[in-house]
Amino acid sequence: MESFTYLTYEVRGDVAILGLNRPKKRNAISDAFVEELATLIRRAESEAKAGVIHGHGPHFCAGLDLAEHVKKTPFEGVHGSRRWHEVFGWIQKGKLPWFAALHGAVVGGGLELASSVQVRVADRSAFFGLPEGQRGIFVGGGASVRSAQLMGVARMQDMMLTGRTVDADTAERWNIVQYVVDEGAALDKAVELAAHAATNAEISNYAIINALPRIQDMGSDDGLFVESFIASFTATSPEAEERLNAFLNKKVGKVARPEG
Ligand code: 1HE
Repeated sequence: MESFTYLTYEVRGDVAILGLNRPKKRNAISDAFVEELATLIRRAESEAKAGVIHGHGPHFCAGLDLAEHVKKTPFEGVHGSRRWHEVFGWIQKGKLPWFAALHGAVVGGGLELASSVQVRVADRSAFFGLPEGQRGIFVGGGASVRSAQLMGVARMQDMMLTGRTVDADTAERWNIVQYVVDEGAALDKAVELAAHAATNAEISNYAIINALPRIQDMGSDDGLFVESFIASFTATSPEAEERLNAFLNKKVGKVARPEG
């Protein structure tokens, strides 16, 4: 594992693991932190087939570095927010499937970062909040689009207006996370899921990551039209032929029933 100023980085098999590593400040994200994250996302894209983001210390992430933010001019604030959008956009609509392992506080910009990955795993210590209303600010790292799409506007307004925080089980019911595991088990579970995703055809993963969110932003007629082209493009790739024949020749397993 390599340690940088704000993050750790390692590649395990085909999975890049990025650890938010500013535990004394609860992994609060400053401008320099975002730049290091940007560098390591790009590195992961060239060295791995899937990625996991987790937090070192007692919490996943306390969001925006408020000490740095308090000194910004309005225009610097706009640039900062736009840079979060750009970098988190590489996670949401980039080359790799990303997974988040969540524990402790997942608040403000921490929830915005978590909302940009494709699959979220929370352990039972995790809690979720959007304290922007209490701080006199607004979400600026993509939550008004991504977190609202996950949980719905009414729940997000409740969290922002009343300061409501929710635990991992509620977060699962609200579609903020897809998996809840025992305390301390989120990273292993996220790595396991990411390793699985890394075995998929690269073109399928790319379509899943990049086409699905875009199709949600289209009208249904346009969405179905685009789907047909992506379906045909992926299904006629050499890799698809190989994988389809492997199934037809009984060389790979069947779809398994869910466990438990
Ligand atoms: C921070 C930050 C921060 C902690 N920026 N320094 N986010 C928030 O409003 C969340 C603010 N943080 C908290 O509510 C709590 O810190 C936690 C619930 C996350 C964790 O509590 P705890 O008891 O484990 O830690 P702590 O004692 O509160 O914090 C430890 C240190 O981290 C302390 O500094 P110290 O110098 O006194 O040791 C805190 O000041 C510091 N710290 N959080 C800066 N966020 C793109 S727009 C996104 C908009 C947002 O993200 S708004 C939400 C911001």
